[in-house]
Amino acid sequence: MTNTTFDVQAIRKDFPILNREVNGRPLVYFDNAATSQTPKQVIDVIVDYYSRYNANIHRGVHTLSQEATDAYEKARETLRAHLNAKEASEIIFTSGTTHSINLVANGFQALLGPGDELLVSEMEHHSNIVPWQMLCEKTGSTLQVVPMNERGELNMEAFDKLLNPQTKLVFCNHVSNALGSINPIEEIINKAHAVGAAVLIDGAQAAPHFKADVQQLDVDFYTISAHKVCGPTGVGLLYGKRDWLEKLPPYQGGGEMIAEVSFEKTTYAGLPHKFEAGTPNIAGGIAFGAAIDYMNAIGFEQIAAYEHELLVYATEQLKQIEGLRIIGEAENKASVISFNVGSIHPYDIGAILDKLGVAVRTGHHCAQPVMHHFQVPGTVRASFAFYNTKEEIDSLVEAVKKAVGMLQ
Ligand code: C6P
Repeated sequence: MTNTTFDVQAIRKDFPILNREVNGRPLVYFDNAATSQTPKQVIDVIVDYYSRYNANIHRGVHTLSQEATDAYEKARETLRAHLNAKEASEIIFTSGTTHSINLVANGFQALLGPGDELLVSEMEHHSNIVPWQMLCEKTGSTLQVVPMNERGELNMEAFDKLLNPQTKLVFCNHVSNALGSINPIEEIINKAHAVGAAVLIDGAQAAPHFKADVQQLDVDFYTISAHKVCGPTGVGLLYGKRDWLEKLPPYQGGGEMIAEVSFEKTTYAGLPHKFEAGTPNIAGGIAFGAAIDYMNAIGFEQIAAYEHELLVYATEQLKQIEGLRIIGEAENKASVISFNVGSIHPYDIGAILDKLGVAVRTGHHCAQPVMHHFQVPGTVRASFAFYNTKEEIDSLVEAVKKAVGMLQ
């Protein structure tokens, strides 16, 4: 069925980069899961900030500082509303999902000890594995792994067996970056809460495709990177329930995160400032809010429906290629396709696709345990955004055929 209400050609006009050529060919950008492109509405917000009101925030009585502070806090409110968090102070600006997860992992050091267990899924990005391993080393807690099946879906029976009253924390991505699988996070959150465990959901790959309602989910922590939702790099957010954020100690010490400093004793600021030491990425935070406004103006339901069409079409077309194996065929999938063709190394396919103007990611996608599970060195990953088209998918398919012809 064609999504007739979605005017992709009008949307594409918002993205100047989509007009460029690569190696003499029109750019086909299918590396959206790594970083999405930026519409001019968001670029304009960054230019406007540096052109008119660049100043430090929360510090100055002067006009520029107040304007910058207002814009930054307005962006925080936009992000609160987007996630339906109860309070804006539950939204912590970070440099991205990696920073958000490390902040929480660092905080839990004070709350965990030997005998405590942490539960992680097998399909995580390294940034939702390594900080927890570091935490386990420091606290003597142990990391348990929930396996997945051959389609790239979590084994929820194994999850039920692994979950127990010793489980203090469960963390899982909402959408897998390497496979596209959409995980049953409602079930995960409810079951984890039933044994008293807290839950962190890595929303880095979900946020480009759909909205999460953190109150409805009742999730304890949720993370987003701005650069995957049409915003700039170097900024993201951590949502945390107030109770948890109050319990966790600050991650970094410095300016803006204190109430009183003396050499005898320092006290900390309230939320969200307790977790925002130092001068933040001000333009980035403001642009993050603008990016979410931009996507909401298009509508996440429309985005999800259109991207699903792209996913179905691309899956059908790619499967026609002899020897092509899709890695990750979960029933619920976002618009990400990982694949290999025969024994051709994914890097070789990616390099030829680039020569033909098609940008994909190749390799392990910072998810080596996923590659180990499927016994592949890596995959070619094509990830689609709402500004991509079926014609671009045709170009991808032709380019893959050409690459395979050259490499076989
Ligand atoms: N994945 C990809 O190509 P940062 O780098 O902090 O913004 O996001 C890290 C991260 C965390 N979780 C998931 C599920 C992710 O996909 C990513 C980033 C990119 O898949 C770059 S490695």
